[in-house]
Amino acid sequence: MKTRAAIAWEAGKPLAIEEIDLAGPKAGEVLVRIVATGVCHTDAYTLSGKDPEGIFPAILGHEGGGVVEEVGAGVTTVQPGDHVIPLYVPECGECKFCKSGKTNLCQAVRSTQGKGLMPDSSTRFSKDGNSIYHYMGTSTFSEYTVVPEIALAKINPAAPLEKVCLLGCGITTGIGAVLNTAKVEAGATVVVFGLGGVGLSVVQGAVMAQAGRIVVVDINPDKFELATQLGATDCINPKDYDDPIQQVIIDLTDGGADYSFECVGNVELMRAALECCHKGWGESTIIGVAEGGKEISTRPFQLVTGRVWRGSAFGGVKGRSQLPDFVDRFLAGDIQIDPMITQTMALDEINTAFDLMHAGQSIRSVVLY
Ligand code: NAD
Ligand code: AHE
Ligand code: ZN
Ligand code: ZN
Repeated sequence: MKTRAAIAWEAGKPLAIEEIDLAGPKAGEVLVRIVATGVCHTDAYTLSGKDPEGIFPAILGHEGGGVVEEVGAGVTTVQPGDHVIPLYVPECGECKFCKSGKTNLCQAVRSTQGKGLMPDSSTRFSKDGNSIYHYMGTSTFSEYTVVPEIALAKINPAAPLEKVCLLGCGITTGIGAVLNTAKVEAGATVVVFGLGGVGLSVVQGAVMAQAGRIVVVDINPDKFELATQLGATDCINPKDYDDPIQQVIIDLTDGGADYSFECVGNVELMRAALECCHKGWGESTIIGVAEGGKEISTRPFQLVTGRVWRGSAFGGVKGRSQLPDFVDRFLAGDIQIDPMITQTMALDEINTAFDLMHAGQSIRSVVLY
């Protein structure tokens, strides 16, 4: 069949909206009509050419919501008409990782996924007979996409896909990092570095965890109004201070954060996020994705004296078994999505979404097919 898609032909160039070919789902695969997709900073990161797994030409996009159109042989858990969110962290339920009970990082298809391929090592997208690569196993910047069955969360059909698509990455990542990874407790002091869709969702998660104080840090003060509306208690722009930001936070919080979250992808900020934590018990969770070749560092004394460094992917959420509950919590009014959607646009305008993100003028743009 034909599908309209935004193609990343090469790194650093705008996406091209074109009609391309899409082969049907093979065994264990599902054809999904994407109804809406968010644009996450990770899409911009890969498009920039700095992602060591970035491969071109590719169809980016990993924050989508859609409807099952057709299933391949052997598919039993979804059927045409089901509403689904594609998962860049799938859940097979059978691999060592799924069975461990210790992680959401299912590895069943990770190696082919990282090479832009379906599990049988081929692509379903092509143009003029030449393959176009998949991305993060989801490729939601195409009106139709093919994904493995294990990479679909079946959700409540009452949920508006043009909103809950954002649960496919940023919002779930932020809330999950607080509740699943850090396990923030009531009364805790939380510090959030970076107030994009991810950081603002950490704020939301901290409110859900009944944190006592939520300090937010961003170099773009335009982000502070929404952060405060969502529950931030203190807003800090590092540019307003001469001291290193970790010292500013230690002074402000009587010795440091109980929990901090890095939601930018900047290794110097990751260090600050660790070092602003309270001696003896403070825990810092890295969510931001730093470009290939970057490394984190701190004095080991920071860890010897009780601080803990962690990381979180997709908020530690197991997509098939736990994401449907996030959708239901949105429907129940317990998770806010609307304030995150700052722009909506047609696929033809998708490059504007990247421009707005880079200009600091959006939280999430949602592309409506
Ligand atoms: P975004 O671009 O919407 O927001 C980033 C924010 O960081 C902006 O508000 C920006 O002003 C701020 N910022 C930039 N430099 C800063 C600095 N030096 N100090 C303080 N603030 C600074 O991005 P997003 O979509 O929210 O994603 C955030 C990061 O999380 C990215 O690195 C993305 O790749 C990553 N991410 C990781 C996961 C995961 O599962 N681990 C999931 C989604 C996104
Ligand atoms: N290819 C990248 C990996 C970037 C990365 O860490 N991705 C996160 C999700 S970001 C969503 O916006 C993730 O899930 N990581 C776990 C995994 O298996 O990739 C790079 O930098 O190499
Ligand atoms: Zn993302
Ligand atoms: Zn698995």
